[in-house]
Amino acid sequence: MRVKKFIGIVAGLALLVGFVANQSLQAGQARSATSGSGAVEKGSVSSGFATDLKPVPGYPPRCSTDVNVQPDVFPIQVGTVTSDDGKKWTAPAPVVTDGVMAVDVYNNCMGPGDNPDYVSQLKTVVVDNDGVEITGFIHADNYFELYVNGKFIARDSIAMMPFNSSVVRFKAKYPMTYAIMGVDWETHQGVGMEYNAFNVGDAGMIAYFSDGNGTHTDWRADTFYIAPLDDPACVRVTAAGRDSSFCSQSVRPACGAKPETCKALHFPIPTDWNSPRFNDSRWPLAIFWRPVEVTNQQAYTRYAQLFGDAEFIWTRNLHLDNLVLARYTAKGPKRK
Ligand SMILES: [Ca+2]
Ligand SMILES: [Ca+2]
Repeated sequence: MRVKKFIGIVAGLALLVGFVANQSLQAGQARSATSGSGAVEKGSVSSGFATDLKPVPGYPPRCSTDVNVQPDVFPIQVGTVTSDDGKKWTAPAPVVTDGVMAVDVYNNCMGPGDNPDYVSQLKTVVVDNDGVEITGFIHADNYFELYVNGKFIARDSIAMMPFNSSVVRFKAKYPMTYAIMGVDWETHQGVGMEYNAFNVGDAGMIAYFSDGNGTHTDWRADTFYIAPLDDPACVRVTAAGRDSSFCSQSVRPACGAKPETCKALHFPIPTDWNSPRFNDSRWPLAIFWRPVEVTNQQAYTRYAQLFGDAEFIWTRNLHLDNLVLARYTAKGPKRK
């Protein structure tokens, strides 16, 4: 009996270890940043390109249309960088590798663009059986994952280019906690740059829900991956959040001439960041960006009316803050 119990425990532990190992993409960054003393997490510095590049499952090897994207956009990949303190980080982000894709409102990579049949393609993700059914529209530069009340709803059907717009439907109850991971994707993983020209890409996202809630400056948002940096000391890290807007290299870092020397600043993603129980009060309020500062893309401009009064949000730096987590808890519907 005792031996059996012991074997059971060992087998259970082995399963757990296997499970944890399988989750390695997420696990590297998923240490709690808030537990312990409550000291301010200063971040970890890495230099140069990520290695061990791996395609993200679920994404096609190229667009099925002849849409014009830079040659290095596909395959969609994540890589691994090791920071000075020996920690490993997935760049640009430890995205889910098996979640469903959101339905497209507009996608000119895998189809003609406009998808007038999107409503009939929606499937409701049941978060709470006694909840209300909500339809949500999301446009992200470049990638999003949406969680509601801690449950994964969908990921972006195009991680980088061309730009698309997405729609989701779910059933959830109030108070309703929205948690979105936004990622400014990159093709030079680990240094926050893209394309042959080593551009510094910019970001932004907007979401609107059928109960009238949507992204505004009362959301909380913080950055967890800042690159490219000449000197990470330009990032102000305080108990009130991280601010890379003082970094002068937003447009063209000096290290861009020798990108393998560019640095990045990484912060651990709290394991429960998307849970209703997570305390986001230490995250800064989201920053409003005018639509023209984020995008002129048809994926958004043709459908701007679907986004109601929602606003584009991000952190204080559209260029260098590449992995942003944003949260908001709606007490009830906003629409009268
Ligand atoms: Ca996208
Ligand atoms: Ca960027």
